[in-house]
Amino acid sequence: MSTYPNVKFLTSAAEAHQLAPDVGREIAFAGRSNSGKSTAINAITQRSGLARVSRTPGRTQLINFFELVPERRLVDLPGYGFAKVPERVRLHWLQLMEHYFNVRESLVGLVLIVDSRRGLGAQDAGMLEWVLARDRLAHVLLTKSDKLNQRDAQRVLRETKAACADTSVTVQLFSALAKQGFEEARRVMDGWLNDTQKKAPVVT
Ligand SMILES: Nc1nc2c(ncn2[C@@H]2O[C@H](COP(=O)(O)OP(=O)(O)OP(=O)(O)O)[C@@H](O)[C@H]2O)c(=O)[nH]1
Ligand SMILES: [Mg+2]
Repeated sequence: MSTYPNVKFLTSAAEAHQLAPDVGREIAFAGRSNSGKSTAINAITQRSGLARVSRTPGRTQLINFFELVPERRLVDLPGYGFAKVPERVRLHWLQLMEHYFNVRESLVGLVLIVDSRRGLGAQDAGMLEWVLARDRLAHVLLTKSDKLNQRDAQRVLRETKAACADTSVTVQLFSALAKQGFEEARRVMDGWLNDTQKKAPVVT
């Protein structure tokens, strides 16, 4: 991604009616709680402290919008898969996500953050199916790759690519700590945010 010197926090949404205006293009970051979504947004935008990072899983229950430039946004979605979240919170998450993915015309693609030590789980695969069914693009960051040796990192990359082989989903290794994969991620996202790939029509 070309650098975005004016990237800034825009707004948070706890409810459907609080979403940022649906104009231009945006890319959403999704993944399990604690997978490293907020950290990846900070790394890719080169702005530590932009998105709040937490050691406590499930902290980000809001949809957080960040503006790169006017009408271009990154969106930090609340994580899933955290066992200790009460049922009431889980249901709210589901309703908010369904609403977001169903109505959001400016959403061009999803960056799915997967902890490389865990690999692609059932909920991650479900999330990919969900966005592909809505004709959006998807790219997987296998993050925290610094926690794996080279051989294991390559194996999880190969396995994840194989799992996505019949789809348009692309996959890469990523580490905020080791500064691995930033350029590759930015290239994909730049393609989505600029006009190089036409946004697919919204299916409802
Ligand atoms: N070693 C290592 N740790 C990382 C990396 N990325 C994130 N982490 C750590 O993983 C933990 C969770 O990171 P977050 O970015 O807060 O994860 P999140 O997906 O936004 O979590 P929720 O908002 O709770 O859903 C933090 O302790 C981070 O420091 C990475 O590339 N390498
Ligand atoms: Mg977060």
